[in-house]
Amino acid sequence: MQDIIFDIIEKELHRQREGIELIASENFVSEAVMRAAGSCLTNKYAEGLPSKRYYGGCEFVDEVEVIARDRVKQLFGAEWANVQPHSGAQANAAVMLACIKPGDTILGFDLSHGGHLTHGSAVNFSGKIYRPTFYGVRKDNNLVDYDQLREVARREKPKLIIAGASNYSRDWDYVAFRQIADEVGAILLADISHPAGLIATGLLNNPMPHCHVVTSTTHKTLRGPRGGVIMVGKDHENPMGLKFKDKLRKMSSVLDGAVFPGTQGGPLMHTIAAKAVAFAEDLQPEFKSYCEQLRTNAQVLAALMVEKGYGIVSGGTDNHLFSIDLRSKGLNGKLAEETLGKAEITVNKNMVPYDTESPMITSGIRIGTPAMTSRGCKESDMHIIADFMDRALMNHDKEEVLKGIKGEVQEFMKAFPLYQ
Ligand code: DSN
Repeated sequence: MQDIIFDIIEKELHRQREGIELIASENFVSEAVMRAAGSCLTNKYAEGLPSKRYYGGCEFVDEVEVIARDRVKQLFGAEWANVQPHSGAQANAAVMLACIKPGDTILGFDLSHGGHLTHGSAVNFSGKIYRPTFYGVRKDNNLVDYDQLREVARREKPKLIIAGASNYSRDWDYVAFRQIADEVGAILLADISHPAGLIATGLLNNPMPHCHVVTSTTHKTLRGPRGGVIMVGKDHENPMGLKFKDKLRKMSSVLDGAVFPGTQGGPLMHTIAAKAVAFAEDLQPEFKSYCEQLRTNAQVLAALMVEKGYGIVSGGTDNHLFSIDLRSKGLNGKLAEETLGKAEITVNKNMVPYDTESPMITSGIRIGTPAMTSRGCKESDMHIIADFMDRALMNHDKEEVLKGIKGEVQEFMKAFPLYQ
């Protein structure tokens, strides 16, 4: 039987091949990662940890999981890792279950300034089970306001502080975060889901020596399968020591237990295998060149959009993404996302800091270069992409023009083959 699902997958493959992909959290995995993710390991139940499973027949998946853990530890300089979280959200849920109690105060980056749902949003478990408080960016420069962070931390006495975002184009001062966390006796979690690849390759600050716990997704700048990971660095003792008696062994077993059985059942062993393959790729020198290129691409694309009269939140980028503030062009994020979609350019609408539009409309779009860099795009290609975007946005009400640009985009993308 030819299941219609395979026809739909084929259509999605064509969509991915033909379009310009600028969603900052998406990427294209290698064929090797895809092979592992689509392997027979999907059949295996392996609740527990390597050598401590609740099922028989785990000798080979045990090998896979041990290798995945070792590789990710090497990648980030971590002492301990759990590679089982199904996603970044699951990783954050497990850390919170392990480290704080229901009703405890958490301090995260404001979602409307670029934070993430799992950092205390009212509609997420993190904002329902815990008491969320927030820091944000300064209105004048859109950079994280460390004075406000300190002030809120002193006032609210959070048990957990989260450094990290899903839409922030600048680097993080983990030393400042740690000083504030120590002052108020909070556990410090860095969520590096977005910039993980740039951190692993030394292009951005590494939170591992400064934060008590680090979480990440594996599918964004790391170019792995969809999934999450939790890591602990060398400085795991204080103030976790209050709870974990200064023992990494004890802390890791609490975190392990918060993943399974705390928040998850059986690990997805095919995904863990694919994570292991991706981590090996990330350890190669070519991965650093890839990360350098994606950052250059983001910086060039942001500068070109400025030249064309668009506002860029914080004026530029240190990483793989940036936000375009569309107000100078009289546009909003919803219209821009739809318009670019008609031209086969995929982006997502996003609030800009201090936005006056609702989250369903927004004043901005978020732009990221990991996916196009994986396709092989360089600086010169950013000029072409900026031109496509500007022409489409300036002709948002002209269906024929948008159709023409879509044809040009499809032609352009033929030079960057995908999964041939
Ligand atoms: N991590 C979010 C994003 O950046 O798209 C989704 O949860």
